[in-house]
Amino acid sequence: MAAAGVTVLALSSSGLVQTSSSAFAAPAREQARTITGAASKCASLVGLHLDAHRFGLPTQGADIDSATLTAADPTSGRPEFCLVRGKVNSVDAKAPDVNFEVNLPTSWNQKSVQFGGGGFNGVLVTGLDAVPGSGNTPTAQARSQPPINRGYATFGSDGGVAVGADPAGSFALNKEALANYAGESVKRTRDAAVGVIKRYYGVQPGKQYYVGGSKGGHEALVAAQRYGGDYDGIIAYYPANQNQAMVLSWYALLQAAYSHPGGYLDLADQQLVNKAVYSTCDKLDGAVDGVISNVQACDRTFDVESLRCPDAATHSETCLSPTQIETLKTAASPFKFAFPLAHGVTQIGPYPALRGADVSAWLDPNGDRRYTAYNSLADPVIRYFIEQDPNGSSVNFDYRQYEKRVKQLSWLYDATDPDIDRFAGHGGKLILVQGASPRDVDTDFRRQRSGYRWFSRS
Ligand SMILES: [Ca+2]
Repeated sequence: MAAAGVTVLALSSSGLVQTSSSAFAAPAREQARTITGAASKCASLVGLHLDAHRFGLPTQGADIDSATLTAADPTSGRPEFCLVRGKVNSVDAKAPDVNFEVNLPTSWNQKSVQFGGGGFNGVLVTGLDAVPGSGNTPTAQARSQPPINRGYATFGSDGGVAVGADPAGSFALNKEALANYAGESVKRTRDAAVGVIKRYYGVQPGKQYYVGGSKGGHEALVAAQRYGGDYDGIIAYYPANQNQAMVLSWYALLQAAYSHPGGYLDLADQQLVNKAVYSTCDKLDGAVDGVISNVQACDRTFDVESLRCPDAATHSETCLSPTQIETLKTAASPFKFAFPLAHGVTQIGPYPALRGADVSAWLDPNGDRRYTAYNSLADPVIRYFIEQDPNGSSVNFDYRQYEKRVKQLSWLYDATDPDIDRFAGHGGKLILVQGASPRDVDTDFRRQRSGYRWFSRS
């Protein structure tokens, strides 16, 4: 089916890299709907119960615990709004509820913005902040206004995993919590919030938007792929959409650096690599300015072999050993899976280790993998998601021994479905924002199979 009406934009740190032929339409004039008697109307939401039949996924309904009219704050520009907190009751009594917050401005522009989560979730996303990525420069910060300040009804949740779950990721031993983390909380949160919005204003939002970065970007793409009928616009910042694939590739990078004797690069080695990369690549974009904007030219021009020590047995301040060169090549090459993951994904990466990127998530300064961000994110996924064993271990983990579970999780968890017809079919617009050197996620959507299809259909 043709994807008429969808517009996919990809923004990179070096600017707009691809766009469709149809630009975003000028924003419709925002017409405010103003609540009269906001204080009593807000207070009346306390105790509101939303029946399970209002939800597109199984729940035991939702309950509103508190609703407080919050005065306008001229300093921040935040308007008067009704701050509502509640929970979507889990089906399984042992599963955590989805705790959510909805913010209802007294003068409403008749639109809503749903905020995504981050990391392992478990922190209540209030929806009161500016959108991710909006404050990268002083100018952007000055212009950036949280959506609530502009009259949007906003909301977020804790993702339906226990607040402050300890150890991180252990919630995945519960099937309902894992399904929420894999994306179902997006729908449960949305249905609860829209129920509250409808009760407060008498109508549902005329336009519904979703915005999130990293894990929230994963959720943004879940929104487009699974629940596209609900959303008019979605912004996915540096989305960690290939979650399962990503974790397996991080583990492979950790193994290369820490499980092969001599594979680790200490801080001086990392700086040696970066200096050499910048020396070769900075100028390739026409400006020696400390920014490598022409990544493709850098890939073609920089040769890591130039750092190999002449005597293979040595490693000095000015060169790297054969094992270290192999470590860097592992990161700078796509990680190829032994079997296809969901939607035919067969590889992920490369990571920008030879593009001057920050590698601190992968290589810690002291040679201890336990303190790397890759390990702190991958280890719980391996033990709680894949091995499903609280006493399990990620040491010497081999994903090939868990083929069935890895595939099952990939279908549950990875947001790589190329089919966004439902979203596109009613004119939904998707913006992907990706930098050239994020440390955690694949940088090139056009090379991802699903991303390629989104672009090819836009
Ligand atoms: Ca440059």
